[in-house]
Amino acid sequence: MSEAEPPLWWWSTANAPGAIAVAHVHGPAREVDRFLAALCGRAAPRRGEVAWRRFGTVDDGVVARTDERHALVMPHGGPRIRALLDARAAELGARTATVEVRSLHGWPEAADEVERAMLSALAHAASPMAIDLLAAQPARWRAAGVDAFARATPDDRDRRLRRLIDPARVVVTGPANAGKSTLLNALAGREVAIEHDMPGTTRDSVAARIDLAGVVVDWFDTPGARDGMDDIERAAALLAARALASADLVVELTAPGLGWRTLDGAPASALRIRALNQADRPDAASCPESSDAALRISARTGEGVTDLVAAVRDALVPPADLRDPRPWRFA
Ligand SMILES: Nc1nc2c(ncn2[C@@H]2O[C@H](COP(=O)(O)OP(=O)(O)OP(=O)(O)O)[C@@H](O)[C@H]2O)c(=O)[nH]1
Ligand SMILES: [Mg+2]
Repeated sequence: MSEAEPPLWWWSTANAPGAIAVAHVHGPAREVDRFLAALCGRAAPRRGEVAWRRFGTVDDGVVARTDERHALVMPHGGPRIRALLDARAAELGARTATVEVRSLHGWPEAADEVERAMLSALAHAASPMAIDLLAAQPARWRAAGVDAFARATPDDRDRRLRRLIDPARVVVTGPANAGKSTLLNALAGREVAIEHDMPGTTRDSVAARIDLAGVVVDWFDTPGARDGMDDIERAAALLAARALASADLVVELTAPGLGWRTLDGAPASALRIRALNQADRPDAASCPESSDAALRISARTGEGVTDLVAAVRDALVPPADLRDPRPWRFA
């Protein structure tokens, strides 16, 4: 989607009476700003902001800016309000989808099978990055022959891109006190896991859904493996092993002097990234772990964390896969 392109506007709730309805606005950040400002008669909410707004004379409701490029507009549910807002959206230059959700199972007014599958995937895709790519698929499959969509078997690229719809599982392993929980909290921007300098602090497998700069993943914190674990810690290690068994990517994290302690049990196909944490410490540059690490980060100061986020994201959903102009067998 180029910078000048108008935003897309579509509904993910049925066109029926209901407490609220949910419409989506998606496009270049400036276009989403312009659209929301015109629709509501005041400045658009910023990323992460949820605000009460009047939608002109039509209705009032909530606008949630989930991303620079994406917002949810939630008026009261009902066909009349919806028709008026559709008309207003069209007036404001949005590209409106002509499709309605009548039931959970069908998109009866979709133009073809690919469009139907695309709208259904859009409704539950986890990653903001999925939206433009999904929106491009009906045209790509029309060019390739829509019949091919049903016949094609997904290849590796198709499967990697599916991580934009169903979040990949990232599991962090490493010795006690490496800073695994501190890293999760830094990424989540809130205290999801307890961090403490007492080894064995994490006794359960803690997970959070995190947006890694456009790609949403389920991020699992695990308890650090160490000698002399008690029964509870061993039980926690078993839970960690279960998360590991379905990992798409394992982040092996350590800190100066702690060595690499990898839990067994990740699938052979799982990607791996080794990172040295606590790079803010004076002994970090000269420690033996430093030469084996692909990345040096500090969960405490934030140094290198953006690089780790990009490395994990690009390993799971390679930029080359996103640029590839071939149609995507996403269903
Ligand atoms: N200097 C420094 N200290 C850190 C950093 N990250 C974590 N720590 C400290 O290291 C200690 C252990 O951090 P945790 O996040 O609890 O470590 P963990 O890997 O989750 O440990 P377990 O749950 O015991 O396996 C805490 O005191 C943290 O404050 C860092 O980047 N730099
Ligand atoms: Mg921990």
